[in-house]
Amino acid sequence: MGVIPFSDFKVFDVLLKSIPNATQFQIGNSSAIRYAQLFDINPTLQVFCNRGTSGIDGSTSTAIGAALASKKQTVFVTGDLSFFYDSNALWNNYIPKDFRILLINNNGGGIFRILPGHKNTENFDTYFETTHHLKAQKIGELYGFEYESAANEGELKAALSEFYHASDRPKLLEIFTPKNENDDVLLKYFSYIK
Ligand SMILES: Cc1ncc(C[n+]2csc(CCOP(=O)(O)OP(=O)(O)O)c2C)c(N)n1
Repeated sequence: MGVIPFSDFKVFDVLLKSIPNATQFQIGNSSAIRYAQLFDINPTLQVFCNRGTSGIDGSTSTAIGAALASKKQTVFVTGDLSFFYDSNALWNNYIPKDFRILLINNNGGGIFRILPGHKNTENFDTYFETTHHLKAQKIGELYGFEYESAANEGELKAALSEFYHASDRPKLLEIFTPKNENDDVLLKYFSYIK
């Protein structure tokens, strides 16, 4: 298949290898959990995702509640719409300092580029993908998170090198991925394994 370019797919490969042993790992909907299941996951992790009705609301709240109830470090991976939808979860006095958010910002609902349908029409962008250019930095800072971002593999690996270490504040790492390439990489992967 050759070298896999920086994309949601590549990011999951890197992230899943980075999470420390025995962590509580919370995963949001929708492409987050779908990507996660394409990889071997460290068997010492305790993995949770709410796939009941696949809601993108409340994933951050759930992860923070679970982090508070657990003695383990909690790492939460989420898409951007899900994160912005539930940003009020961060207005909370009980977030553990070792709580970590991995936010994959592909500028909208990346899942809709993967599912069959018409792409790159005004209707698609506005009503399905809900394209936006929001960044999470100010929300993170507002609620006292340490914030870092990455937009390529080198930056991502550098940011992850100390990301899980003990800190005075919880941390948010926002990873920007190219929305127009993500689905192409995934579809190539699917045809490669056929
Ligand atoms: C409460 C709720 N509203 C709408 C949906 C429909 N929906 C499923 S996935 C999705 C987009 C998710 O986008 P994002 O969180 O950025 O994750 P990505 O797919 O890009 O990983 C939406 C709107 C839903 N599942 N739950």
